[in-house]
Parts: sequence; structure tokens; C-alpha cells
Amino acid sequence: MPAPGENLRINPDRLWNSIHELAEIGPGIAGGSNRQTLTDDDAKGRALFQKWCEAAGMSMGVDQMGTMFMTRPGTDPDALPVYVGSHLDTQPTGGRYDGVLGVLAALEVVRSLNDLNIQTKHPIVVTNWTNEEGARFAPAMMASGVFAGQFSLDYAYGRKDSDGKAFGDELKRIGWVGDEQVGARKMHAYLEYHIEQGPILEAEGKQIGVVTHGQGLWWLEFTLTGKEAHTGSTPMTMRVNAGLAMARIMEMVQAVAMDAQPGAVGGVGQVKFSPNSRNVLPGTVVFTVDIRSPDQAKLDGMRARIEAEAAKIAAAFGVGCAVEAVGHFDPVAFDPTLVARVRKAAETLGYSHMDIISGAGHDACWMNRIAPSVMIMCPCVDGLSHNEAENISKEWASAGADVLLHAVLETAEIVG
Ligand code: HGY
Ligand code: MN
Ligand code: MN
Repeated sequence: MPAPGENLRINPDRLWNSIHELAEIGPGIAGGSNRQTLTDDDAKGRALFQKWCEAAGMSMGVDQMGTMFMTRPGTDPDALPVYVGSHLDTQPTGGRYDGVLGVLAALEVVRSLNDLNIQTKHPIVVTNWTNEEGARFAPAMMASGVFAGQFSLDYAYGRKDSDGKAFGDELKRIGWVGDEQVGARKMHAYLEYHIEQGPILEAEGKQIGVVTHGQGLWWLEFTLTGKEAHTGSTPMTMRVNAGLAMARIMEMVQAVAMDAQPGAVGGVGQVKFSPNSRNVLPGTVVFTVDIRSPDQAKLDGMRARIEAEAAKIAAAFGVGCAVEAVGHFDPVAFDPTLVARVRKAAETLGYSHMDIISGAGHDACWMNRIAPSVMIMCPCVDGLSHNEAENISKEWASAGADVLLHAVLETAEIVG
């Protein structure tokens, strides 16, 4: 029986092939992925993942948010399971690896344990969280947020996409409303492997990111109300220009984030003009400001300043201004015991590593509130993510999966 040592590794080709087979479902237009949550492609991807897991001897449970829990039994039925997962939903112009790497590496850990005939005391549960991205239905990390008690099921079911479709209706439409109460499951620990989605590991020449912390986040949705008017015949002095007010607010957000350097980011990724006609000044402009920092005081200070200054900018243009927080979590400190276990696994395997703070949000950020949690990261080319050109090497992918294998084995406790 092999024990966690430098020769205990996953099967790189099998992991890599699974990633690219799944990528054929919900392909993007430039080589990446567009498998948005609760679409027919999401349903197809779920079905393929379920088939693979059941072929690896796992049994499926699904909760009322559609999250998939695939269990490999442990030798002690009373031992709380070790959960290992991430998400299979993608951005509209996402990459092949964001989320997918973590779910399929967790499956690869189970496949490797099967190959090696290794049993563990604790069950292992490979997890696919519904709607991590928050691209179609805000907020991000929605299902894991409900699981961690941050959002009610009703709130989540009522969230609407840009076509006015409700989350609950879409989950029902694709046939993935499970019978388990969300959050009823208890965890011994939660581990998540993910691409860095930033430039640090590649720039530092490190194979493994030992994730000690995660940035906190606010998503502030602004609704500016101007006056619809003709872009040609309305004199400049008579305009109630919500579009111009939005532009000034976006500039201000940039300035606030730059003033908060180092360790802060701020920007806008989504804007909706109404009526969005070329020759009509917008009556309404809705946009979401995304600000993040690992420092709680800095994060909350940026929010306060942005909301105060946005109100002044809107008033100066005679534009109505409403703001709603549609996403939030505080900065996260992951479990020190698990962090040390990840670092030790990288050292045992001879992989270069460094401690890192996660720039992006992940389901682990919510799990960390209810169970000891940790993340492992691998580099990505040019730090690029949420872009179809997102890219990693097979070597990077499998190094992190090897570390995941060892960290999971230490946590789930080998038997025999
Ligand atoms: O927004 C995030 O950080 C994650 O990609 N959902
Ligand atoms: Mn992700
Ligand atoms: Mn993402």
C-alpha cells in the first residue's frame, strides 16, 4: 500500500483529457467555454460529470440549489466527509479551466485512489457548486452561499437573469432541483483547487500557490435615472445625462482603487443602458461596481467613499442615483492546519510553491465559514482568466492535482 510520498501522484493524461472532453460541451467562439449556469449546456456538462463519477464508484446527492455531491465511501460511516470541489459553470466568454480544473482534479483524486486501491477513514465528496460565477444570476458563489447560510433559498430562487428568467424556474427547467435541504450536510473539511487567475505564480516561477487568504468583495449595483431625449435635437444644456454620470462614476471608482494601493482593485464589468438606442439619451443606466481587497478596513472604506462620491456626481447632473449591494463577502483567512498540510504536500512532492492571497472569489470563501477550508492554486499564462484565451500547461494542472491528492489523503486519513 503506497503512502503519501513523493511517488504518489495522479494520472496527468486522464485529468487533461477529461478537462478537454468537458470543454466540448458549451464551447465558446474562440476556444474557451460558454457553459453558463442553468443553461442546456450546463445540464449536459452535469450529466457527463455524473456519468464519470458513477463510473468511478461514487453515488450522487443533489440539493435544492442543484449542487452535486458525489460520494466515495470511507471505512468509518460516522466520520464526517472531506469535501473537494469547485464549479463547472463558466463565464459567457470564459476559459476551459476556471472551476473545471478543481472539480475534475477532485474526480481525478478519486480515480487515482481507486487505481491504487487506497481506502480512507473519512468519505470523500467531490462537489460541483451551482452558479459560482454569478454571471447570469448575481451574486457569485450563490449555491455555496446558500449552503453557508448567507442567502435564503427564496432569495436565490428569485434572482433573475438579464432576460427576466428566475433562477428557481431555470433550475427546474433543466431538471436539477435536488431533494436535499441546502446546508444539511456537515463537513470534516473543504479543499478547492483552482487556477490563480492572476500573474503572480507565473511571474515568480512557482508551480503551487498555497492560498492563505482570499480578498473580500463588494458588488455595488447602481441605477442612475436620467431623461430619455433625442441625441440630435436636445441642446447640451437641457440634457439629464445618466450615461455621462456613469462615465464620471467609473473614473471615480478607478481613482478610489488607485488611492487604496497596494492591495485593492475596483472596476465595472457590466453596464445596461435603457433604451440602449443609438439616438436616445439613456433614461436609465444600471451598472455594477466590483471592488475587492484583502484588508477589511480598506474594502469598507472604498465602498463608503464610492457611494458618497457617486451621489454627488449624480446630483451634479440632476440624475437620480440608487445603489444596492448585490454581492459581498469579507476577506477570508483559510484554516492554518490545512494551509500547512498543502505546503507540506508541495514540499514532499518537490514542487516550488509560495503563499498567496486569492484575488478571485471562490466557493471555498463561503465554506470557510462553516468548515476548515483551504485552496491550492496553479499558475495561468499571463495571469489571464475570464477570457477565452485562458491557458495553463498540463504540467501545472497535474502538479496542483498531486498536491490536492496528498492534502486530501492526509485529511481523509488513509486506512490500512
Ligand atoms: O468573481 C469572482 O471572483 C469569481 O470568478 N466568481
Ligand atoms: Mn472560478
Ligand atoms: Mn470565474
